[in-house]
Amino acid sequence: MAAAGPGLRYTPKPMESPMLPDPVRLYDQPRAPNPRRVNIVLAEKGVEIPRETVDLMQGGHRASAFLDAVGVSQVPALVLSDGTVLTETQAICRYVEALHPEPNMMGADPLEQAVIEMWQRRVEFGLFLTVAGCFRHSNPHMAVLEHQVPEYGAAMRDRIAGHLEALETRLAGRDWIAADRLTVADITAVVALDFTKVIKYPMPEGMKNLNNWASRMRARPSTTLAKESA
Ligand SMILES: N[C@@H](CCC(=O)N[C@@H](CS)C(=O)NCC(=O)O)C(=O)O
Repeated sequence: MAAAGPGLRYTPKPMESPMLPDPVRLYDQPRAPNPRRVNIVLAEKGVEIPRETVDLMQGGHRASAFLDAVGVSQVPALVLSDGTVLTETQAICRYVEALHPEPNMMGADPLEQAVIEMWQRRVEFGLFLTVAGCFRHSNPHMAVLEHQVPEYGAAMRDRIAGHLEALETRLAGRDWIAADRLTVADITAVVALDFTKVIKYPMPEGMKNLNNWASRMRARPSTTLAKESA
């Protein structure tokens, strides 16, 4: 048995290679941004999973049948053949990546994995949640889902420019946000950027790097297929 390394209080066990349960159903809403992130990853990997579309505006995700099956009132949710239900977009993407490692979108070694995770989180907690916060708190249709605080929506709108500027800077001299190829960070970013159209946020002038990257992203069949239009 291997000795514990410096600073380790346990003896790491060798990885087993268990038979992983198969995805059997994706609770989906193609118009919503988080499910769209999963749908783009699936399309890039050429993976098909049976889907059940949930009507959020009609409260399908708050119905007892959905809550009994999933446990939380959000999509996406991925049901596996052993009964496990994965929620959280990033967790679902990670499982899909484990089952279908190519094309690699979440890192091929620990350093890449960490850098991609870092950018994915920066984009998600930055631009993505800012645009989502603006939409949820300022669009009258969203009052059925959100206890709206208009001032919060306005404050989120004010922050969008800074997040776009950060991506413009990051993309100087680079084709992709996190690695030398498409990753989940690019997918989260393009979904957020597309959502700025829904809140009628005009793209600031002069963001050449971001615009070029966005044109490349929007030309990919995966982003055209999995398109939100809320
Ligand atoms: N942290 C979750 C968030 C999922 C989420 O917010 N989903 C939205 C659709 S994009 C939803 O189901 N909203 C239902 C509601 O707000 O009631 C994830 O990463 O998947």
